[in-house]
Amino acid sequence: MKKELNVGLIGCGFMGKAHSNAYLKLNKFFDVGYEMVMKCVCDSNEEKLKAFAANWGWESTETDWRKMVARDDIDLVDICTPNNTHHDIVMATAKAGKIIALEKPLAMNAEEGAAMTEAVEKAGKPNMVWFNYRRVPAAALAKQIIDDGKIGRVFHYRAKYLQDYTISPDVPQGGDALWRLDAKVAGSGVTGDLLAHSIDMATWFIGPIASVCAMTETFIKERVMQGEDKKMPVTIDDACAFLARFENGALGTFESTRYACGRKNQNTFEVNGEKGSVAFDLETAHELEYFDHGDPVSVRGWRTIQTWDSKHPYMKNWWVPGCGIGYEHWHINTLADFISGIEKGEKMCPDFRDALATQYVCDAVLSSAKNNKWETIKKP
Ligand code: SOE
Repeated sequence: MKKELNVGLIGCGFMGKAHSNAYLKLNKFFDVGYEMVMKCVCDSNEEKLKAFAANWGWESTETDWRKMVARDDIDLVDICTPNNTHHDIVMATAKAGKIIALEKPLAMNAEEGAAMTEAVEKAGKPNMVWFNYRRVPAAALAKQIIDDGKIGRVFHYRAKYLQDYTISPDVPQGGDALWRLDAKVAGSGVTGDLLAHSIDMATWFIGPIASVCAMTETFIKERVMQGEDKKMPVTIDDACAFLARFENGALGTFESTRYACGRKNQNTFEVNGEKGSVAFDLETAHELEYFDHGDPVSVRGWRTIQTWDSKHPYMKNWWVPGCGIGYEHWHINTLADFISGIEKGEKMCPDFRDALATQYVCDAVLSSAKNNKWETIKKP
């Protein structure tokens, strides 16, 4: 008989849906030591909350997150609310001594993130931040190839994270659906929302970033603010590009925008080392490109690895070879690693401290763009 783990989820938006699905499916596909119990879901919009709870099978509801966090029948609190609420919810959850799973990014800024990290570490309970793209099988395979030394010393990291949903000036800002466009709620624009993924991936692969030099742009200066029904200044960064020096001597380039017409959610990386390279594009997420410089010259070339064999990361838990997985599964893979880590008493990656390292880079990127100079990254 498996031990039960009572989950309380806060937030019924896009990420609340992705995480609910993960709690629902985890035990069907992964043999982990805990049975997920979808005990309680919380959102301030009661009508939306009731429909959400019924659809996903949450046992009970709360409209006040403080009440849910304090409940004795909740072991794990999962936070899927906008970024400006992360700090207060995390502080209360840490104080209540619960396990914490938090949707990225960690916080509005590193100052908040550092306080949150200290609080969860003091509480001593398992904690993780959902940077789900680490759990795409092709990305996890790239990590294995790099860790096995197959591409050797790394010289270059090249990342892009491109979307196009703000291309029209008629897209408003703020409100339930577009809070990511309002800096008071999101903290920043593409830097915290999209480049945080790229920074997390890069540092997971090749280690800490030492310094950055960035530029940002806000192309459309005013948009209608939902709720205010009038045009207001746009306060987020619409686009950001930065250069990075890694502590190990490698060089990095990172670019992100929501103005790349035709790109819905393109997240790419290429890593070049002395013995080979790996490259990935989320638009063809089951493929990893690998170049082995040690191959005989006559047949040397990029090979495309279809990462849907049972030997590839996570794939033995899913379908027969050739039947792929996607966005929903990467969240389930993430949860599987977190829960089996809890079972084995192992650290989850990324935990709050790892996410704080990413937050320090985001903060330095924004201040480099503002001050027009290279910034050194603080140690988490
Ligand atoms: C924004 O559009 C967004 O939903 C991000 O917030 C997610 O982190 C990213 O994975 C997809 O795009």
